[in-house]
Amino acid sequence: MASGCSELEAAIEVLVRNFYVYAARKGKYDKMNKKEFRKMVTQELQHVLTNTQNKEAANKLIQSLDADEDGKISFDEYWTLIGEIAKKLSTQMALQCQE
Ligand SMILES: [Ca+2]
Repeated sequence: MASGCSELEAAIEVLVRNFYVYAARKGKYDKMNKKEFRKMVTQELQHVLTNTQNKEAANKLIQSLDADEDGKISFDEYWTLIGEIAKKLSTQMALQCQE
């Protein structure tokens, strides 16, 4: 992306690029298989998600996100997770603002 982009634009680019970094490791570049997804949550989301090291917990998370039930995580399904994490963060921020 062109330099000089805003903080928000850069943040969105990070979110999008993160998906493709992991999805492109093996097989289809536009979907994360279970192994790629587990690696992504372990390496990138260990502070906002609990149990990221736990294979069963990660598989449960995949199941809950896998809307089309193909056993893989598409960009849209990944975005659902990002949205859920963002919502949690928003709730925390709202509480902090009330204090
Ligand atoms: Ca899917």
